[in-house]
Amino acid sequence: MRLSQSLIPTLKETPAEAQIASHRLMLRAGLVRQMASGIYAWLPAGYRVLAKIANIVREEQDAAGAQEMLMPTIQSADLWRESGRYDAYGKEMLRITDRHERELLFGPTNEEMITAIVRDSVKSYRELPQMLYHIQWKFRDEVRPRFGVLRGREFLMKDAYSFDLDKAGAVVAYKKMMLAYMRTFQRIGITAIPMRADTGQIGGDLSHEFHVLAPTGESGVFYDAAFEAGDAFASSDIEAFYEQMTTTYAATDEKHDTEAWEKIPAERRREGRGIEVGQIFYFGRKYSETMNFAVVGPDGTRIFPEMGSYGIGVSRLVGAIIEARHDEAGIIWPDAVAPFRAAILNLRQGDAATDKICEELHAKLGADCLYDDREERAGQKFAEADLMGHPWQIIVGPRGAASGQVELKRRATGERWELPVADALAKVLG
Ligand code: 5CA
Repeated sequence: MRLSQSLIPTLKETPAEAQIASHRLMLRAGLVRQMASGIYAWLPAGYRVLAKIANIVREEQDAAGAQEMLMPTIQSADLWRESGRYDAYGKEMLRITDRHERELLFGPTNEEMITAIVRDSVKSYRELPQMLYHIQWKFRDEVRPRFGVLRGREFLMKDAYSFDLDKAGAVVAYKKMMLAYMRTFQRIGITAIPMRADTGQIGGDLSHEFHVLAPTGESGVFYDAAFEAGDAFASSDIEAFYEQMTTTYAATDEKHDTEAWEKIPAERRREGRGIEVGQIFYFGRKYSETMNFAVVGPDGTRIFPEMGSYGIGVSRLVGAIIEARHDEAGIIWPDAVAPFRAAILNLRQGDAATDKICEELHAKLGADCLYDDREERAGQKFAEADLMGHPWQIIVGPRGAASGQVELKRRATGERWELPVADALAKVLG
């Protein structure tokens, strides 16, 4: 993509309304714009990040055996009256009346809707288990939307739902999802720690929240240093994995157990703050019973399925990644979710040799690179590339270009190399 023809409206000044780094940087790097309190438009570069995250989430959900579908954002109030949550949900629910005076709402989550859908077509024990998910916008009329996309009112969520014949099956689904989550966060390039959690509005008695560590996180967190070696946990033996996850200490301040904490060697105790990027719940028959969803069992008796739900805050993740990965100059994107894998900085637009090399690089790198072909000062190009956080910068100046050399910069480490064009390409693509 050519920067001269792109809508990436970067800002030099720090926007006054933004209190934390990710919000400031998302506005300054031209990723989002606020359209109303807690409601954001995703501009082209921001949308590329959101789509890359959603794709990783999707691939790992598919790998865990969940089926993708798409439910509507607007739901009927009657559906929520069945579970009793229409009144219980309170002011966080955005309630809408249509022209026929029918009561609707903008969905804050989808337990009721998915239960109604599965109830409508699944009649026999033979049709279970089922695991379904969608990636869809939600609305929660938060009292205090803040920190940009971290606590929005409209936000993108991946929500999955499992239906099993018995508790043992539901727990297997829960473990599979926990593994899928750890793989998802690892692929995205961040460390997220699963912590025992309260179940709140969703209900049930088993739940974990996944926290990305950042000083600006809304929750206080306590965890064993073993979690810092993130990779060690992506074991494919699900039982061993779950055992390790749930016996290694990690808890938010709400669930913190000082007695268990003191048993951990002092040098392994870590305290910090976390941003909740996902939460999983096992809540048994809460919705199947209240919504009268039963299947016929092998002996003809009615069985109410055991359920769980599993959320990832896809749009919140964009802010959480930036909170965890930035410096004074700007964002430091992990390779897997950067809006562009590389930027090409042409330091002398209009010079035959630099233009030629840049065009060649642009053609070879394809759509996942941003070519800064504007007639701007080198200093401005450097500053904006650092701000936008591209993992690689390929810097093409007239001196090197004359002998076919470019400079390559790695954003995360600040390392620089002087290389022939082909070698720089190989490194970026490698
Ligand atoms: N139905 C369940 C699981 S599918 C559910 O709704 N869980 S949740 O309430 O924990 O939300 C799932 C994830 O959505 C959270 O972990 C968080 O990452 C994200 N989320 C929740 N509220 C907001 C918000 N106001 N702004 C941005 N992301 C949010």
